[in-house]
Amino acid sequence: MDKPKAHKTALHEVDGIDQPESISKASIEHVTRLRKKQPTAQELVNGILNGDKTALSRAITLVESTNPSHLEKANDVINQCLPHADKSVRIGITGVPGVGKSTFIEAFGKHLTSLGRKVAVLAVDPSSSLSHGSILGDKTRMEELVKDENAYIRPSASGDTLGGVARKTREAIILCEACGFDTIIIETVGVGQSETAVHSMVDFFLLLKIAGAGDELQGIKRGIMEMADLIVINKADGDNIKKAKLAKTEFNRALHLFPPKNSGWQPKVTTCSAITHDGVADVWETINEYLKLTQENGFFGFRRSEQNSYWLTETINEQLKNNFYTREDIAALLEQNKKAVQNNELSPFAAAQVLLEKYFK
Ligand SMILES: Nc1nc2c(ncn2[C@@H]2O[C@H](COP(=O)(O)OP(=O)(O)OP(=O)(O)O)[C@@H](O)[C@H]2O)c(=O)[nH]1
Ligand SMILES: [Mg+2]
Repeated sequence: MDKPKAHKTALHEVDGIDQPESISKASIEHVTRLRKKQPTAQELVNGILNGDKTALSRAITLVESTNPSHLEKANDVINQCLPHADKSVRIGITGVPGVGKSTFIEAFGKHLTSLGRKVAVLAVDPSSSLSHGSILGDKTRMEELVKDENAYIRPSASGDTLGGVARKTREAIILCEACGFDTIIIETVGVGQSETAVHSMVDFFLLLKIAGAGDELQGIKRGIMEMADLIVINKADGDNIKKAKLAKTEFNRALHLFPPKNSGWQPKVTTCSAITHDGVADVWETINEYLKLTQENGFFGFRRSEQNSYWLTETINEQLKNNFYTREDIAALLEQNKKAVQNNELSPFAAAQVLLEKYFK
């Protein structure tokens, strides 16, 4: 093959004839200086530890980057932040679209900052990578919280897989905590597997509901009920108050049918209005009761270390899988073997064996 020709710029078109130096040295230096403006890992860490939200945002962007060259720097920042994290309460909030999550988080977040807490709101919403979800709506619904100096709101990381989005969110939690945020709220939309992912990165899981037509338990996934530490029936205002109270009774009865939780906590049901703020303060009190109980009985720390090892294996699984399926030779052989399996010429196990052997060779 021919050797590639030396790169020619538009300014040096003809070999042997030098063009006058038309790019000034000063402007080259200027551009280089600008490029160097990308903060180093150390600068990011220093900024974060000083409570600088701009540094925090930049670091989260770095963590979310899919550019492999950013990975090392991102890991460096996270590792340096790790010893300063872990001193917080992590609260997961889920509920179907329209239940009032954003409005609730605005009211709840403002209540927390009024108590002197520093609140970070993150979101796990894999669907938002396509539609950019409700970010626009949230800007108006969390108007007050967005402006609050002691609050930080970050829209969902985008990504193809829930695992990827979840991992980035978990790392963002660490960065927020190192930046001094002591209350982390992770919001997720009540679809698919995202609740499970959020449940495995928080201390307390809150399910937001609204009172329905009397058949409250219809259409609610058992698994989500089981994960909830608190069910909050929102929009308990105006004509809705009575219905909300009835719903509370029904949920309470249902919750008692579940086996007791390892935490020793009996899940609770409460009503609130994110608009009038009635009952919002009670939610925080309930969370405090939970924290007191689980810190005393040791479950709080136990759960966090369980979660750490869960995410270790989860990340390995995710990356192995990605690596396997994106390798070209594997993909080709997989296609081939798939046909053989479909035609009963090869057993699925034998085919898998062949593929794995090729992969690990
Ligand atoms: N009456 C009443 N309306 C509420 C309450 N909370 C939220 N709403 C209204 O319900 C609608 C949906 O609220 P959002 O906060 O956007 O709901 P969401 O769960 O964040 O929705 P998605 O972001 O689409 O998942 C809005 O029109 C709110 O004004 C409440 O406590 N009472
Ligand atoms: Mg919302």
